[in-house]
Amino acid sequence: QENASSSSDTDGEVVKGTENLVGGSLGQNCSSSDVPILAFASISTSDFQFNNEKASDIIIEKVEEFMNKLGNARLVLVDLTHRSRILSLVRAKAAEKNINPKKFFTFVGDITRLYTEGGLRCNVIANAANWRLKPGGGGVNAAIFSAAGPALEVATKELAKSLSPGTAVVVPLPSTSPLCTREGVTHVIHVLGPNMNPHRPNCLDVDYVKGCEILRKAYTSLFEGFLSVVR
Ligand code: AR6
Repeated sequence: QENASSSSDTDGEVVKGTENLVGGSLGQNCSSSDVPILAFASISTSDFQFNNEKASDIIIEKVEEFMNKLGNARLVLVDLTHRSRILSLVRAKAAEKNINPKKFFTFVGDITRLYTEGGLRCNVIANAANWRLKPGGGGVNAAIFSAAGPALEVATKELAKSLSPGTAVVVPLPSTSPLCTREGVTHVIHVLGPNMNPHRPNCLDVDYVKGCEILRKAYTSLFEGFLSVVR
C-alpha cells in the first residue's frame, strides 16, 4: 500500500490533513471555492506507459503556455504517493523555470478525495480516460467513475460516445453526484492521451514523435477545456 495520505508537497514536508494549507506555501485561499482550480493526474504515464521524462517536459511546457491565461485560476498536478516520479520531475523542472508556485503546484492525494482528505477544493478534475469513455479499467479513470457514481456516465454519454487521442470533453457533473456534494467538483474533463502500451488500443509502439505531439494536444485540450469552464 502506497502512502495515499493527502498532503502538500510543495515545501518538501509531509503534512497530513487540512493543516497543510494553513500558512503553507499554497497560499491562504487556495481551498476556497471562489478560486477555480483544475486538478489533473499525469496523462498517459502509468497504464499507457508514456516516458516520464518526456511527459514532465510537456507538462511544464503546457503549464507555462497557459500561465498567463489563468487569471486567478490554478493548476494542480496530483498523484497518489510522495514517491511519484512524475511529481518529482515536474516539481524540479517547475522550480528551474521559476513557475509561480501559487498558480501551479503538485499535490499528493487521491483526486477523488482532495477536499475531504486534503482540504484542497478543486472545482474541476481531469480524467485520464480510455477512448470509449467507459468506467473501470483501473487507474484514475476507475477511481473517478466510481466516486462520481452513475450520474457521470450518463452525463458523459450525452456529450460524447468516444474520444480520439489528444482530445478532451468537458462534462458538467450533475449536482447529485457524490463527487459534487462531497468534494465540490462541478466538472470532469475526460482526456485521452497517447498510448504506448501494446496491450491497449491504438498503441504507438515507440513512436515518440507522434506520442509527444498527441500528449501536447491532450494538455492543450485539457487546459482550454478548463478555461472554458472558468470564463
Ligand atoms: N488520484 C490521483 N492520481 C491517480 C489516481 C487517483 N485516484 N489513480 C491513478 N493516479 P493512469 P494513463 C495517477 O494509469 O496512463 C485506465 O485504465 C497515476 O499514478 O490512470 O493515462 C483508463 O481506462 C498516474 O500518475 O492513466 C485508460 O485505459 C496518472 O494518474 C488508461 O488507464 C495516470 O495514470 C489510461 O492510462
